[in-house]
Amino acid sequence: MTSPLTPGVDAPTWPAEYAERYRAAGYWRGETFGGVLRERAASHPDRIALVDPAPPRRTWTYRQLDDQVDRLAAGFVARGIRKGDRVVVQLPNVGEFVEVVFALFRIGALPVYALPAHRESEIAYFCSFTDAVAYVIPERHAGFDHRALASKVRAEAPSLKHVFVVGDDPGEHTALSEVPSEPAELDGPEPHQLAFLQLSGGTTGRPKLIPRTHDDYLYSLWGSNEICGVDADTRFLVVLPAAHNYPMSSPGWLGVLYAGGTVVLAPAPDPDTAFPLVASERITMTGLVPPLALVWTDSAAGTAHDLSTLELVLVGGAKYSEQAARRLEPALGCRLMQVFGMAEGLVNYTRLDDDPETVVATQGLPISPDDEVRVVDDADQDVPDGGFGHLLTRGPYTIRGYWRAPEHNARSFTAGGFYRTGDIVRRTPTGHLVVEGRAKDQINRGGEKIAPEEIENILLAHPAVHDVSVVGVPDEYLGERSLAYVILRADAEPLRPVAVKRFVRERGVAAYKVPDLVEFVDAFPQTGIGKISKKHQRSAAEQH
Ligand code: OOB
Repeated sequence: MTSPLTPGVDAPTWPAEYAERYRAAGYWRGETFGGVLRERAASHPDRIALVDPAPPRRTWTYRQLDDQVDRLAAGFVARGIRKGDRVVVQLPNVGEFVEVVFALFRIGALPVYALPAHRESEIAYFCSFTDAVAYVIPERHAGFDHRALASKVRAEAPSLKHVFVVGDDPGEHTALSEVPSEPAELDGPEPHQLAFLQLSGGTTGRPKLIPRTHDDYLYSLWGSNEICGVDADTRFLVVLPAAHNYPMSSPGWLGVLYAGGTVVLAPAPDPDTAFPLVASERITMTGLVPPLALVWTDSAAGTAHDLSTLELVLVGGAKYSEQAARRLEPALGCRLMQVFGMAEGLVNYTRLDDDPETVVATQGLPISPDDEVRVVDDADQDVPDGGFGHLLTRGPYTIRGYWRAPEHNARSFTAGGFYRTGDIVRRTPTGHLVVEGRAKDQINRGGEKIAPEEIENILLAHPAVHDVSVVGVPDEYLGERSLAYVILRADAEPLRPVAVKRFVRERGVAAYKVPDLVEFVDAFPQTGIGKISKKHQRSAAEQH
């Protein structure tokens, strides 16, 4: 088998001349995640790194986190987890999430970040596609028993040797609390090697895996920290699922740990949960998606909780309307920063010294002077500044290819190594980007990305379905919701929309991917060359 630790083998990596340039410019500092935590623990051992406020409130100083990570890493190694092995981590916002991923970083094993919402279809795929040796879960989360899911997945993924459960009742699996053992010397990864596999939002039947190295991801963290003003006094509330790239790195919980600040994990993002935490934990910074930012903005006026410690709120993951953006600062009494990023790499922020109009009306500038951004037409020709076009990008923290996906890579990257983001943007005279639309076949449901093809493939397996097309339709709150247009077979009994939704849900996919709306039609609009015209379907749906 090929070595998973050689990015160039499993996925295209930066050509040597670029790697040298990024090192020489000081972007790639030659650090690893495990090493950074060790260093922070040595320089300020007693500062609080992590707070899990769920009763009983637990805290970890940098020293305690570092010690626990050493012990957990040793226990994983004792159970046969080695450098380069993949481990699917599916944990909600709990302290163990941070312990587990740093233990894996320290070994050089690669976390594969599943979302708590993922179900059998996605998890079985991640485990088998990555030949994962272990899977880490909570007992239950949001009313769902992950232990039962793990038992099913074990039967489908022969590589899986261990299931580790956070909680006292692991069932037939292993309690994570039994794993830690006496720390041992570890070989550990090199800075240029892979740190983890992140999931792509995806446009195809299955999510692609994004290979990020220690060097490149750490740059995106400290670059973000400089822009957002993150330092050792920052107290960051993680309200979105911690496994998402955005709350992880923009600047996110990993950025804040890099700076020696304090990370507080919110069990849920709603104001009833988060506002008391902002007050009691004296939170200075957080990151929200647009629908949540709307709810926070609306709820702030009537709240009895003291939000005055908040200095900066980031909003991104989906387009934030200008009108909504204008209301945030007065309502929450803090600064707004827009962030437009992608798990594949490129992240743009508005800047703290941007004028207020730029902050509400644009999605910001790239982190790095060496982020190359092109805005091109359908023939890959550059369009003049101010014109709409496809956003292509290449740079010191943007991947050169997905993990083990050569055919897909040929479509998603140019010959010169630019990533085709699928976003339609416009560049202002100051270089700020404005997201104007999307060319990729993807639905952005309040920041959660859905690949229509994945849901279409599921519905095509329904015996009564002749054809199906899933599109996004505008939604005031979520930005977009999903609509499945279904053509039934001529001889099929009529179906009810709820039966279509149930069919998708029973196939074991994340709830956010189940179509919000279902409509039965006799035919699909066609493009000139006989393909389904999703554009026509979307505009037809807007008339509803
Ligand atoms: C973030 O990452 P992903 O990988 O879940 O999704 C990336 C896509 C972008 O290509 C774009 O289509 C959309 O999400 N997007 C935005 C946006 N931020 C992301 N569209 C419009 N306006 C924005 N502000 O979503 C992500 C990763 C790191 C930081 C922030 C977001």
